[in-house]
Amino acid sequence: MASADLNALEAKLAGEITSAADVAALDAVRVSAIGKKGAISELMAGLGKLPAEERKTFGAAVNQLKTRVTERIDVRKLSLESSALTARLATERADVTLPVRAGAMADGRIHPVSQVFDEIAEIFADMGFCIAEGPDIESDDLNFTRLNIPAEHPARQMHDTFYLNTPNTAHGTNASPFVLRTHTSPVQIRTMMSQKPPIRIIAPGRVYRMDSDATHTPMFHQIEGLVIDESTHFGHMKWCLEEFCKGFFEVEQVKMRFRASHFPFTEPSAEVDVGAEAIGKPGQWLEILGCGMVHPKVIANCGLDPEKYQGWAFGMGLDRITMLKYGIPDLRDMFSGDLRWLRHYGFSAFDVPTLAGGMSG
Ligand code: 2U9
Repeated sequence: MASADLNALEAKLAGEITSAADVAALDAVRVSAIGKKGAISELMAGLGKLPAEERKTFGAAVNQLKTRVTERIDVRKLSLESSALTARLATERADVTLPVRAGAMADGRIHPVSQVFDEIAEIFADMGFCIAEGPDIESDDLNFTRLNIPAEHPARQMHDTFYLNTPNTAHGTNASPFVLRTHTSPVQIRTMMSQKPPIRIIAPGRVYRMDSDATHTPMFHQIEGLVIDESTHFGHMKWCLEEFCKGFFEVEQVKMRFRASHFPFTEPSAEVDVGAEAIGKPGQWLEILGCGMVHPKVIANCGLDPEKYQGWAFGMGLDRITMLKYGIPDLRDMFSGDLRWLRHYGFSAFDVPTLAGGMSG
């Protein structure tokens, strides 16, 4: 074949490539040109029969032709794929604002306690708090001793706390026994022992106490908060807790009452009530949390200098404030795993609480 014929073949293939209407038609042209039995491949297969001198020049020309045809095919392929995508996008438009159709995704429900945790996390994240977590099984050192809870404290008695039989061999035979944590405070202890202030955390989780009646379950949920730096004070705590109450109860103004109280790990300490107007019951007070300035002994017990660092902490029962906010009458139903209850009180997975969009959808 002469070089004029190569030019004619190239022109013919170029025309076919340009007029290929879709990727399938283009692929047929590719097979007819450079497939196993394609025109260019056949030319290459025939090279061996040519005299050596001719083989060299003609071979080079066929190779260059193959390169140019392959490039043309690639360019056309990109252009066809892009037009196909544009056409698909024009016809297959999805309206993401439409409600979810009934089905498995719409059937599932978020437990009210998880919903309330997400709401609280959103409010405190907005104020610069991080979420900290820890294990359910703790040593009694982290759960009690470092929190300035003395040996004779009632919480330390076997009938109040679940002690584990498994000996703690972490630091030899005298290591403190394991307990199911009775509050999430050991999470804050761990944070103070491992991080340099400033510290701003909330610690949510399951806690365990040997208590079981109409208003107590042996496992319940708490959320605690801790702020430690060189200058934060009781006034900052009051402001943060007021912001929390306004965000959580979704009201512009909230009445709050700080009553003097006592906890071993805070001094001074307070219990906080909220005016029940927040949940549409004017004239009553609702006790929602306890708080206080972290006891200097607790700061020292975590290896920090109480002359340099100070801070405040709070704790609340997640289940209790969930019941208050969403009008759930019986605590024990919360953990019964009854699907009819969950369908009634649960939340859609698509109603993610946000400060801008609302807490409870
Ligand atoms: C550290 C220092 C201080 C956490 C606090 C409370 C007050 C409190 C109760 C609320 C209802 C527990 O679920 S409940 O029974 N908690 O009143 N908790 S201050 O204080 C801490 C925690 C950790 C290192």
